[in-house]
Amino acid sequence: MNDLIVLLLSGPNLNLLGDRDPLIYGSDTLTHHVSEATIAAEERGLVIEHVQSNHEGELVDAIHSARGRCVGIIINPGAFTHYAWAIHDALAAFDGPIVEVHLSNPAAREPWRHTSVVAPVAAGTVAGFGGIGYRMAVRAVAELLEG
Ligand code: CA2
Repeated sequence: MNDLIVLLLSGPNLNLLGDRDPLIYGSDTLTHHVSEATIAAEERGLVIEHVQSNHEGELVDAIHSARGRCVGIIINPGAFTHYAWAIHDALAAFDGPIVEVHLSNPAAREPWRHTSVVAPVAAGTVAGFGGIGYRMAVRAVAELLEG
């Protein structure tokens, strides 16, 4: 049987997690969050494929490559959340559940973080729960796939 792959996307600067701003984003590294998501996915018969990029076009390419190959997408678009319409459009062309995840709660931060251009094409958003959010997002994708 083919692997049921969930693409986990991490946007710009998330590769710096664990390095600074622990009060906002926690002290865990991105590698740690990916490994938590991987374990949660395995428990549900899913496989996580992770791509981190600081470049919008690379994230768009990764979303295109998921079409017809991955069953779902979990995305923390980083600051691209707030203005990257190319990511919005690429996600809109993906058939399958999309869950947006944020470590912090952008709605409780600066006004420019209150808009998400990804939210309108996502099934839902998990925000403000730190690293737990990655496990929650995997559970959400799994349950959406189960219908
Ligand atoms: O809360 C989130 O997960 C965010 O997506 C994180 C983005 C931010 O622009 C969004 O508004 C909310 C920023 C990620 C930057 O992460 C850093 C980590 C360590 C040091 C510097 C940046």
